[in-house]
Amino acid sequence: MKKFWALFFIFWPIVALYVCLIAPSRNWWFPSAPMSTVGRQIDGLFYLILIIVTVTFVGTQVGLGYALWKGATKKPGDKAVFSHGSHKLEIMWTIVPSFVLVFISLTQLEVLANIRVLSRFPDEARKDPVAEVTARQFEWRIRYPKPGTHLATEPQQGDLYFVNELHVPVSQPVMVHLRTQDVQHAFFAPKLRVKQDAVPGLVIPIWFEIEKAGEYELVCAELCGWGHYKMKARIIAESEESYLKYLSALETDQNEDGVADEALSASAAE
Ligand SMILES: [Cu+2]
Repeated sequence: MKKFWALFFIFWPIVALYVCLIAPSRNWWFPSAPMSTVGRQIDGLFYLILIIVTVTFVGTQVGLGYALWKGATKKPGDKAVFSHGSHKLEIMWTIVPSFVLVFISLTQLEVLANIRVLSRFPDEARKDPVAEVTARQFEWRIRYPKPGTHLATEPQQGDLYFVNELHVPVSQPVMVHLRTQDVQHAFFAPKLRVKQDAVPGLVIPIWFEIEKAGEYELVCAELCGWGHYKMKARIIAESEESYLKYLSALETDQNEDGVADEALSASAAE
């Protein structure tokens, strides 16, 4: 029976490893390759930590399995070894993890700074934010600056508005100002690996560079109320040309007062 339990507990870590190994082929992994420049750095960190954790996990589980098996196969006459512990081992398993943790924190500093520290943002993104994204229960409100002007902190006459769809030029770093109108939300674009909380009272700059034109999901990653699940939007990355075209169409749309149309249809009816 002892052998059964030893094998039972050795079996589960093996199952865990097997599941991790087949996960990517079963689509139980990242939603796609990282589609932004920062995303690749973040994935790099993830894999680095994954390797360290895997080596640690396998090492400790092999040790545990060995101890279990040795205990289970002990003969009735075998005496247990009484030990006060080992100073050498204690020192080793204190120092090694400390070094690993210091190594991880130093390695991630660079990536963290690239994402969070405004002065490290690419210049072209920083000097001209493309839009302000305001989260609210339960949608994303987008405000673009009036074409030809820069984004101001407060809404200006001529600014352009849209809901749940953010257009940005592809293959260039863009900065967005994130805020929230009510509770805490989180701007999360899984494929871009961009995730930032929107905190009441704060305007938080975020930046990303999308490498391939297309449509990217934007969701809320902070449980913000009953409608949290439907806080879905799209980020459209497109060529500079179609981006500008989109903005000018939005401007025409927004300035459309209906009077000209009415006058036209009235004259047609006469
Ligand atoms: Cu939300």
